[in-house]
Amino acid sequence: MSSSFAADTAAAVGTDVPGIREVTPDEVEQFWENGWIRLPRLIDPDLVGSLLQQAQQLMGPGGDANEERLGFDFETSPASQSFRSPSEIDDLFHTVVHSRQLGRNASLLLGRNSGTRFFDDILLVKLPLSQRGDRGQPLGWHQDKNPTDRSWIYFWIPLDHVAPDQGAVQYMTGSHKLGPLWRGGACVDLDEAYRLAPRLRSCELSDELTFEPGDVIAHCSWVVHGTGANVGTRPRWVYRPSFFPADAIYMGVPSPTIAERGIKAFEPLAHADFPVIYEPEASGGAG
Ligand SMILES: O=C(O)CCC(=O)C(=O)O
Ligand SMILES: [Fe+2]
Repeated sequence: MSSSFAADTAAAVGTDVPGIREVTPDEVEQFWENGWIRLPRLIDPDLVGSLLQQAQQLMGPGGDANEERLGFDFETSPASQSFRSPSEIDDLFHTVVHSRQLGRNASLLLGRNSGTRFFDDILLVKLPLSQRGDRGQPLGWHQDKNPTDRSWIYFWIPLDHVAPDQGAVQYMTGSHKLGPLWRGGACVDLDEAYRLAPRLRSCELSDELTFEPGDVIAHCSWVVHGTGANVGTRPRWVYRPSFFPADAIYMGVPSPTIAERGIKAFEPLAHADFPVIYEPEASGGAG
């Protein structure tokens, strides 16, 4: 499944995608303070509409028709129906995750004049609980798994309107400042989160927000987040690509995605499957 990309890992392969705006300095400041930021109309709603159509080709109009590809899709979760790496087989998803604009936004948000690599992407369709009790559950509080030594950027991109009752993502605002708290990716309930990391009690829980197509949330590594159940009547369509600084070093955290590409602990993730999609200019770049 892995590489249709060129073997060149050094040159940036990002392309310009019209319809993705740049994050503002105010948004960057808020992101630093909170660990997450809502980015209204980051992406042209028409482009998001086209992504939804492509996603529905892959997963069916209701987001529940794709069969798990054994050995490739991650273990299915009761929190959503998922489809791993749509960008490997669909041109539009491929174009979007290789956009210079998303790469530059990741670099601006992280506040370093660094290049950006794309890591992976996934479609997460939280189905109405009333329809599929095993694909619409809440997702417990967690920090995203980060196998490197630097913060990553995750874009949470609703492909359709999302209402609060559909299980939008919620954050413990400011919790990224506490650093890694428990094993990355492990989901726990609120009491357990407070038991493991009592300081989380001082982090305000964000509201479950409403999203129009084009609105996006970006979050960083180590911000604690989770979702409610989908108690609405429509599937909740979300696309979630992740990006990281091009010079980040693999810390040896078990990751089949990285290990199967022959990357060893303490090496950079310099591989064609993690292409550099944005490289700042010598002057005038992010920073
Ligand atoms: O909304 C979801 O289904 C997952 C949210 C999440 O944990 C993430 O985007 O990292
Ligand atoms: Fe997450």
